[in-house]
Amino acid sequence: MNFKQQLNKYVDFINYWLEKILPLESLAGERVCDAMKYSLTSGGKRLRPVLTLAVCDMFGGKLESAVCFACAVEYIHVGSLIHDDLPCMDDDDLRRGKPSCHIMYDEATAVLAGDGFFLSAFEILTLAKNFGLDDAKILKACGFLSKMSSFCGMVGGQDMDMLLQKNGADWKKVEIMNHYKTSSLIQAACCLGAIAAGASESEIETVKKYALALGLAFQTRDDILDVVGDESVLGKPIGSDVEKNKSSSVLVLGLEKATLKAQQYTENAIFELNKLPCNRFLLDLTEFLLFRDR
Ligand code: GRG
Repeated sequence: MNFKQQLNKYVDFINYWLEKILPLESLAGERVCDAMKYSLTSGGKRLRPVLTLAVCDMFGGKLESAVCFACAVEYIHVGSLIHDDLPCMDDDDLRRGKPSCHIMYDEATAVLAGDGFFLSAFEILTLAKNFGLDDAKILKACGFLSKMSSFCGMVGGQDMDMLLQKNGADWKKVEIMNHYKTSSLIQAACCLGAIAAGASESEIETVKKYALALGLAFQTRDDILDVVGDESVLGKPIGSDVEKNKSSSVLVLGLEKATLKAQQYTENAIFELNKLPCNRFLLDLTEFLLFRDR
């Protein structure tokens, strides 16, 4: 199987389980469930759950054992995008070329949909017991995902993002922000795959370093695409971050140096990956992401 076939296999697998793992139905919360379904199925690349599955695969784990961890990570991701688009945050009307959740529904529903994703992610983690994972692994995944999503992770990074937008930034601050805002969840995605497969502590540490560098490369490419991307592929107007005076690697470094940074992070990621077993797919994915167009 070549890289693209393998990628599609993981994406199909995760899409199947995202639909099945937790029925988004509630007698009282029909509207919020609709909003959650809308955001969950509106064209995400599924990078984070693919990473969970691929890391589990790399350590010889069964894909099924990582299903709940992968779905939980995607729930946190989708919830974070809904909140990120809100008027009090980035105020974006479009997400993946479609109306953002608060435009399609309303602000209150979008806040609740995000909350629903954040909390249900942890319910989904507990379902891993039905896929053969023991309590110790589930507890470890729960602690790690929670930490990487909260003030020591995404929430902290988003706070810094909002502050830097007002006060301006330098390169060091942007790098710290990108670490917290973007790499944290990518670290959770990768490490949960390693936990599901029963990797050792030192292997998990290497995976964490890999994912940190991968996340930094991913966010830097995101900043670059905001300036030079194709609107019809990205599904959002070019230059929208620059317009909002958002602190980004391109703003503080310029396009040329930011491109070099993305390359360096990718090299760092590959350096860590090479310490781990059987990593052809992850190597290809890491290189593919450096040149992604969406
Ligand atoms: C997790 C409790 C909790 C709160 C979230 C709003 C917020 C706090 C954080 C925002 C973090 C954020 C939006 C980071 C940007 C990361 C990023 C580059 C997202 C785009 O990821 P893609 O391209 O998205 O993988 P798709 O559309 O493919 O799903």
